[in-house]
Formats: sequence, C-alpha cells, structure tokens
Amino acid sequence: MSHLANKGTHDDLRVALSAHGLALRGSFAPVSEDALSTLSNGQAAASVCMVGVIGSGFWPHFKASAFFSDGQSDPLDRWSRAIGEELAARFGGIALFPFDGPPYHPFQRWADRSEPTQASPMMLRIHPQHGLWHAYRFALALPLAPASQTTAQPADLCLSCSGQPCLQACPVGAYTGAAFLLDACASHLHSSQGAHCMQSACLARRACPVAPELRYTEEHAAFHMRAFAQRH
Ligand code: B12
Ligand code: SF4
Ligand code: SF4
Repeated sequence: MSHLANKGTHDDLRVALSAHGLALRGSFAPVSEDALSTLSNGQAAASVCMVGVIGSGFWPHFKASAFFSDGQSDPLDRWSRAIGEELAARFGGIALFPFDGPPYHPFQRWADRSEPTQASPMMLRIHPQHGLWHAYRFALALPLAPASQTTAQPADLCLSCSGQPCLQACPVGAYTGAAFLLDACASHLHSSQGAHCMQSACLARRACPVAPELRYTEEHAAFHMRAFAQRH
C-alpha cells in the first residue's frame, strides 16, 4: 500500500481523477446492509465515492491510453480497473466496479444516494445538469467521511417533460416506458437499418432534450454501440 494511504482528501481525489477526465460524482455513507468489505485499516468504509464520466470529456484520455489500442477485449473496463485499483491503494480503500457481476453492485441506486439522479422512462438515470449523458466507471469505498452535498430533491424532470420524446424515437419501439425490449434493439442494430443508432448513439437517448451539449461524440458513441451490439 502507498504511504499516502488514508491521507487523501476529496480534493486530492478530484485532482487525481481529473488527470483521467473522470469526475467525482458524489458520495454516500454506507450502512451495514450494503455489506461492503472491511478496509485495510480494519475499519468499515466511511464513504463510497462514485466516479464517472460526464459527456465525452474522458474520451481523449482513454483514447491515449495503451488499453484503447492493445487489441484485447473490454478496453474501457480494463482502463477503469487500472485507475480504480491504483486510486483505491493510494487512498486506503477498495475499488468497486459496475461491470463485475452478476451479481452486480447497484450503481444506479448508489448514484441516487450520492447526487440528484432520478430514474427515467429509459431506466437510465437522468441528472438535471448532465441529462442522460453520464455513466459510472467505478466507486471507491474509502476511510474518508462523505463529502457534504445538497439534500434538496430536484423536481421530477421526466414527469414534466412534454411528449417524453425518448419513448417515441426508437424505430423498433424498444423502450416501452415499462421495459426495454433488448432483443428488438439488438436485432435492429444488427440489421442495415441500425446504422444510424450504431454511428451516432441510441436515437431514444439522443431524443432527450436535457443537456444536448453533452451528447457523446460520434466516435465515443460508436464505441459503446459496437461493444453493446457485440454482446447482444
Ligand atoms: C445489466 C445491465 C444492463 C442490462 C439490463 C438488463 C436488466 N434489466 O437487468 C442491459 C444489457 C439491457 C443494459 C443495457 C444498457 N445499459 Co446497462 N447496466 C447493466 C449493469 C451492468 C447491471 C445492472 C444491475 O443488474 N444492477 C444490479 C441491481 C441490483 O441494481 P439496480 O440499481 O436495481 O439495477 C437495475 C437497473 O440498473 C436495470 N438496468 C440496467 N441497465 C438497464 C438498461 C435498460 C435499458 C433497462 C431497461 C434497465 C436497466 O436493471 C437492474 C435490475 O433491474 C449496470 C451497472 C451496475 N452495476 O448497475 C449497467 C448500467 C445501468 N447500464 C448503463 C447503460 C449506459 C446502458 C446502455 C444505455 C448502454 C450500454 N453501455 O450498454 C444500454 C441500453 C441499451 C441501448 N439501447 O443503448 C449505465 C447507466 C448509466 C445511467 N446514466 O444510469 C450503467 C449504470 C453502467 C455504467 N457503467 O454506468 N444494461
Ligand atoms: S439503440 Fe436504436 S434500436 Fe436500440 S433502443 Fe436505441 S433507438 Fe432503439
Ligand atoms: S426525453 Fe423527457 S422523459 Fe425522456 S429521459 Fe429525457 S426528460 Fe425524461
């Protein structure tokens, strides 16, 4: 373990994350039901810090890394794991990853305990400033107390959204508002008609009027769509 263990602050963590284009999204105090492992100092974690991406800000950092071009599978997950494990060691904590599973850590529920995210009809969490254009790369269970945060719940963005365009935009109606028809989406993506989604990101996600300036760049979006289509 590094000599810096247990000595970092949230600001130190923010600086370390920004070197990779990543953001400290928020944090929460875990409870015994979260069943997290004990830290190397023998204590329970005092906070879980959620780390993620907002828009495509991290993309140039990931693209410049060796993981992007080494030809091995799951480059973004491996990039995340390398950064998460290094920071966990440096800050005396444990790294938790959204892709380790099943069973998966409930990242979306953890997000709701850390920042003003809400469930959208697309099941993705929507954030008042970042819209649907954000995701989580890892979480750090740390000895640090959680960062203070506003407890005010924002208005429900989706209930007041005129016409809910996300539910109208999918060419095969994969988002019903109550479910996601994975097979319908995947079949479309594997057909010639799916080229638009494959190149520019899910049309339903793009239809959301919140934070259009943070929509993923074509290159970033196409990377995720290819990874999704390869798995389904
Ligand atoms: C399994 C999974 C899926 C499955 C969902 C199947 C199911 N209903 O169980 C499928 C393959 C459909 C999926 C798809 C997508 N997912 Co997904 N997924 C996950 C994952 C790995 C685990 C969810 C889970 O079981 N959690 C454990 C339970 C106990 O926790 P929970 O909070 O109650 O989780 C529920 C929801 O997360 C829901 N869910 C998760 N993803 C999706 C997607 C859709 C469309 C629906 C209907 C439901 C759903 O299913 C869980 C069980 O009910 C999470 C990461 C994580 N660890 O949470 C990402 C995650 C939820 N997915 C994410 C994303 C972005 C997507 C995609 C948009 C793109 C992508 N990268 O593949 C696509 C949607 C397809 C499209 N058209 O673009 C993000 C959401 C970020 C956000 N803003 O909320 C997450 C958090 C990953 C991340 N790294 O940030 N996903
Ligand atoms: S990626 Fe395309 S087919 Fe799949 S849900 Fe989004 S709009 Fe529909
Ligand atoms: S289009 Fe409207 S209902 Fe759909 S996610 Fe965006 S704000 Fe919510």
